[in-house]
Amino acid sequence: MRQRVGIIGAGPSGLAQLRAFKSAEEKGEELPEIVCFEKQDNWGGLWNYSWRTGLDQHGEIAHSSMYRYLWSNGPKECLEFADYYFEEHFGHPIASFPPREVLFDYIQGRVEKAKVRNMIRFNTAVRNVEYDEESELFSVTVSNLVDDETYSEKFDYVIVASGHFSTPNVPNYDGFSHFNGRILHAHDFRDAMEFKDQDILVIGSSYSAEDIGSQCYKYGAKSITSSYRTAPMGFGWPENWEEKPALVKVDGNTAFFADGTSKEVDSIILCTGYIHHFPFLPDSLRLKTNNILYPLDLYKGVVWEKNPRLMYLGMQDQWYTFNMFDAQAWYARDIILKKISLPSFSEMQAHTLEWHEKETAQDDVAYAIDFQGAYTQMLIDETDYPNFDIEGVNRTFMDWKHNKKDGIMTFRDKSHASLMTGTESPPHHTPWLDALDDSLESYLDI
Ligand code: FAD
Ligand code: NA7
Repeated sequence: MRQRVGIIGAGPSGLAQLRAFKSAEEKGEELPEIVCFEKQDNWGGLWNYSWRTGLDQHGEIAHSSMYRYLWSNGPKECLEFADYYFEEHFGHPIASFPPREVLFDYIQGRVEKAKVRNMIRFNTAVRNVEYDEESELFSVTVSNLVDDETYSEKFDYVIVASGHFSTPNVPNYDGFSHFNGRILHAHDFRDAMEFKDQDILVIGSSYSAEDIGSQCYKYGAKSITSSYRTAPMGFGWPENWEEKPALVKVDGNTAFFADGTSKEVDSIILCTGYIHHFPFLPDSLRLKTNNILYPLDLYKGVVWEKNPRLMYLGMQDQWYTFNMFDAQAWYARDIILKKISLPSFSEMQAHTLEWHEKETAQDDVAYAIDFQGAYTQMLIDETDYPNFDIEGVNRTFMDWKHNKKDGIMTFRDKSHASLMTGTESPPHHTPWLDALDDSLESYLDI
């Protein structure tokens, strides 16, 4: 009987898996039966924007953490698919930091071309996964949200591609329950216009804090105060943006900080990150990790060591994104197609521990980028995913980092060269700070 593979999620990682299988089929391989379950009514994962927050139309948790006016926070050249270039998709070179809708279009273009949509069951939420040692099969229970029907199917392999930037990490601070304004997590932030003319407080010092603060600045917030727990972001902020150490408490609308200073604020946005959350998995199959580059228990960042028929994609903290998910998906595919054989449990564990420890050997950005590049290369070396210039991607990330230091509000106006085609991207027609319309039509000037 044909083996069956169940994929959970049709975001960039799940779609990479479908594309990987299709690519093997195009080369004459016989595929197992593949079913991808996606709880939303379309593909794209976080890139599938929805105005909804909290619960969706079916009472499911609204997945996307993306917001209006979101533009790529890194150069698109660093995430380019090695088997589907930007130039192929758009027919000409485009600027380096596209808005969400443009990247959604690119993600979609590849899977439309590969014709994978019929492998996906949309509006279908995975509720439970169980493994039976005797039959060596997973039983996956899902709900069809449209028909309100629940059913179970058996699979030989399960691939978890449900993302990990969707379930918010929400700390509490003294005085929050009596704050006279809105407190929200970045996951529920949708439109910077809501904060126009407000004094806002942003908690956190990573990408969400930087970008949501910048969005609010761009769309007319009166002032931005960002509060860090460990270290300041340290960019050259505009004059109405101030960095403060940890928040201690709020009283009414006054926020008090660890250095003894205080600030009156209208709204508080918790940019405090996300948790890995897999309510559909039992303890024995569930990845438990914080947001790091090399989680334990996943051989080569993909294979659940305690049961290699279960695999995870995209569970790392991310410098690399789309092309790293591809490298993982091609690797997972070749395990399933029996082209790659796995070492023993203890060998897998030892290998993972070695990389896990290597991650923390040095604490600087260049090291972390090189580390994830080397990880991606390790996977590519084992499959037929097209080799690409990882060193070049690492260098592009570093150029981008320097551009951010030079101007946090102008780094998106810079151009980078494709590491796939060598083409230098044209500058965008409007500086990011002045480009208030983030539609695809406006960006591509069509
Ligand atoms: P997701 O995109 O999260 O997709 C997971 C999918 O699984 C979703 O479609 C979800 O509906 C589905 N799913 C979840 N649970 C279930 C279930 N139980 N049953 C069925 N389906 C389920 N990356 C970049 O490269 N550039 C950027 O500019 C960038 N900006 C970002 C901005 C924000 C605010 C965030 C949060 C992330 C950003 N990222 C960015 C990183 C992002 O993680 C990746 O680009 C990418 O979306 C990860 O893909 P994924 O498929 O692993 O997860
Ligand atoms: P990250 O990158 O995981 O960062 C989380 C931030 O939140 C980080 O600065 C943390 O500070 C801070 N944090 C976490 N818990 C707390 C508490 N309790 N109090 C104060 N500060 C806290 O998440 P992001 O949302 O910024 O980025 C996720 C993805 O979205 C990323 O890949 C981007 O592409 C977009 P710490 O430094 O740990 O002290």
